[in-house]
Amino acid sequence: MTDDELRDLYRQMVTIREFESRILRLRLDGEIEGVVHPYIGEEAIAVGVCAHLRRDDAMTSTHRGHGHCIAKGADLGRMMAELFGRIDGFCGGKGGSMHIADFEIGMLGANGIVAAGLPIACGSALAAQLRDSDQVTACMFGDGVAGAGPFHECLNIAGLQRLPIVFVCEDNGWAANSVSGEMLSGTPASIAAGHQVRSTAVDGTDVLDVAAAMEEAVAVARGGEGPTLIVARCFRYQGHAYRNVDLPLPGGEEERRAWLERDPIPRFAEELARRGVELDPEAVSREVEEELGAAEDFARNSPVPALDSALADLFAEAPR
Ligand SMILES: Cc1ncc(C[n+]2csc(CCOP(=O)(O)OP(=O)(O)O)c2C)c(N)n1
Repeated sequence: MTDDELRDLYRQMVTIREFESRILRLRLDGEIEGVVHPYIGEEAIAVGVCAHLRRDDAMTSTHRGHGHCIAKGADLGRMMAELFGRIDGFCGGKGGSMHIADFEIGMLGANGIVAAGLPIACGSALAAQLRDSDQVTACMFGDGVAGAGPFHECLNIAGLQRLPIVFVCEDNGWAANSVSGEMLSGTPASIAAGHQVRSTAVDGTDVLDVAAAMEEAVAVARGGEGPTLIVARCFRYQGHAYRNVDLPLPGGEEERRAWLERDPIPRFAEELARRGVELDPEAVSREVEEELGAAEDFARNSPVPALDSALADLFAEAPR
């Protein structure tokens, strides 16, 4: 990657961190409604994955989807407007955090239903295969998904049909507020092996490690050689949703401290310095804050949906 590309990865991670911090404040102050699930600590995964996706490649996301949307290139003002419930949001203000989608950039949607992104990703990858296009689909999900039915079904169909898909397991060790390993027989990788889907493990706090695995998996998928599972070990800094709670960690406080020392953002700044890539972290933070301030202003100035639009865009009608 060029120095500019490396600096851009850094800036994207800062944008995600600051977007999430701002959204947390806004939610706790009651300025926005609904549940939000912060992605803080996992930024290197979304950014590393998108480093090797084209704009016309697809991505499916999760309940913790803001970082995925930002890395895929979603407009910050429209994301913010959606969170504020305003008409300029991606869903006209009716969807909120867990429904942000932008088909123009291949973002097929955040998703409040755990594991529901996997069948959508398989459909997207099958469509690309049938069209004979070389588009790839990245399918993001948490380790809590590995015990859910769609995980097994989708690995099976993706392996069988050699779908051009990269499954990315964001393995933060938790499923919401539980330790995911206590609920799983095997690991995501061992389950994938059972379905003859190759897998690779990466350090989810190292954006370049994620990007390197993604580069290879995308080349395999584009080359018609089928799916890969990337398991990215990471740590999420917040509780499950916006009300923070200290979650159980098998290794206790020591484990928490060790993870915090591996914060993906300062770590990458150090890596850039080691490579002699010029970077002014404070200037990046200032510029990102300005950009986010403008996005928030855009959202606040966007109108609230009219009351008579409440039933528009619904696909079901109440019986008459
Ligand atoms: C089908 C379904 N079952 C249960 C839930 C409730 N739920 C929300 S998040 C979550 C766990 C998700 O774990 P993981 O995918 O590992 O992501 P994490 O939140 O830990 O980052 C559950 C069970 C849901 N949203 N959908």
